[in-house]
Amino acid sequence: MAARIDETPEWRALAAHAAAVKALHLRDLFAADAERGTRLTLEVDGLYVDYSKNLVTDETLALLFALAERAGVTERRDAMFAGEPINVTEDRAVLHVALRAPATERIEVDGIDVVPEVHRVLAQMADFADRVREGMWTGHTGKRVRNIVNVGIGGSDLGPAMAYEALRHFSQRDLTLRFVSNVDAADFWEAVHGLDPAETLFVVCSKTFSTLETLTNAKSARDWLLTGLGGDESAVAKHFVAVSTNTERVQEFGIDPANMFEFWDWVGGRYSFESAIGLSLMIAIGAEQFSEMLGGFHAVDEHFRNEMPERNVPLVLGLLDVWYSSFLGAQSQAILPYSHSLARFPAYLQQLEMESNGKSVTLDGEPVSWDTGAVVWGQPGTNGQHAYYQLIHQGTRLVPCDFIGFAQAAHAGGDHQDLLMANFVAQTEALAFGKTGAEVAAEGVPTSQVPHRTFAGNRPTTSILAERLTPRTLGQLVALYEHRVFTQGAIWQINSFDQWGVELGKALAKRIVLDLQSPALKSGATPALEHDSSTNALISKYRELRDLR
Ligand code: G6Q
Repeated sequence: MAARIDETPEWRALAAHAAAVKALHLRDLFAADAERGTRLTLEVDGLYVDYSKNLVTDETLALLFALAERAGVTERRDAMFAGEPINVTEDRAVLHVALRAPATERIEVDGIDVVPEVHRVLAQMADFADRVREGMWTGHTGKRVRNIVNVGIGGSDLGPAMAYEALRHFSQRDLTLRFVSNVDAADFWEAVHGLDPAETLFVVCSKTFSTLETLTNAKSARDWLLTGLGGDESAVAKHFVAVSTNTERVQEFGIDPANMFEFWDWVGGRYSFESAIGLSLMIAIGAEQFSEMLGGFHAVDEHFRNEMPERNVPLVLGLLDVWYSSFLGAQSQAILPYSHSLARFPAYLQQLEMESNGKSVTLDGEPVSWDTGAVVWGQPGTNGQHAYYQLIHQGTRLVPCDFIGFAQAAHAGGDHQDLLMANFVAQTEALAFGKTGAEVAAEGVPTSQVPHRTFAGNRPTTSILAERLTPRTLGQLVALYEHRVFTQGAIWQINSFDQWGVELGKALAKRIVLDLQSPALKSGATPALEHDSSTNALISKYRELRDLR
């Protein structure tokens, strides 16, 4: 059993050092080191990362690297790349990096090279995507398919939905793409609103093919299709494809396995969108641009795998996350993309980070006594500036923020991009340096208002800047966060690759559905409900209101 991380000298040194750092101010750190803003920067494959406006000194960084060494982050990283079953509670390898490995690479799981399989499925996806894009995939009535509805939830939805929004500019515009995830019928009915069933293809994405929400939506999709096309069951073959690891269940649902795209149990749901789970994205942007995206992922994978710790971007940023969560008491982290196309990126990262590192026992099953994953939240700037940035600037909480921006807009013209990016830069400057009471008073502000208009500053930000948001850049960004999450988990000695926390609610919901649908309940009788008093009352109230209809 490894030593508990908080009992190591490296951890203790950081805990002691944190008190000293709390007394420092970014104003002084920048004043003392004219080079800080260029020195504390890193680059990976064209992504420029400025971490100088974080609450760290050179000593903090040295202590964090020592902690990484003590925790064996690089050994654990190597074990991941080697296909070892590092997801111990599910006894699985963790090989999303194989999904973007070039065909020339060899990555083994249980002695079998998985790279040829990955490329076989990519080729199958490309062939299918081409046929849809070129109008060669026709529906039951012979009409060209031009609407694609992705049905999936969690890891089978958030990635492709986020990436489609991000790369819409690169998509084929005569195709309509929509995403359905929620079991709330409103999601499904809005997604198919205005679509012609004869021109609509459903891509049902589910690793297990047993997820309640997805199967319920897929069933409604089949009913909608068959109603629209006169009830001929054979229409399903032309209008449904599946992405899954479970051939049997796909077949049971009525989808021809010939129309199934496979992936593997060594790909975690939230790490899967560059597998066949990205099929609808590939239909939108085409196989070539999808492959460019994989190239971006791979470049960052290689960087994470080979770069020395001090220059290793995901490692450095992961260590900063640990610093804020475990030593400086930050409860949350804001993701602030200055790109409207990345509107769904914070939601995507919410799953990536919170499902991965929202854990409270170590790999050995012992309770942790340190804080782990932060609450991740955010929305695109500049909208957030007119809403919740107030709290970040003047509230009582420490909220480390990631600012993500691009030098060139997809849509050139007007002043939009310069105005957008002026705000990006101004916010990071204001957060770091603030405005002192003396500066406010010197502007002639009445004394009583000075405290209200003073900005303490010293609020940490990391700036990530790229030339342009392209498929490649998106791949880089996602891989950067994936490995950052990996780094956090390795330090915290937790399993970042399971998600048992989602199970209990699912199991209870199954039981409560029976309560809601039992004939005794439907007839208005009061059956014995066997939950706690609050749950019983909620069920009864729901039933009473529902049956008013
Ligand atoms: C991700 C999780 C989870 C999963 C969904 C959908 O890591 O495992 O979000 O992706 O529950 O599961 P299926 O793909 O099996 O439907």
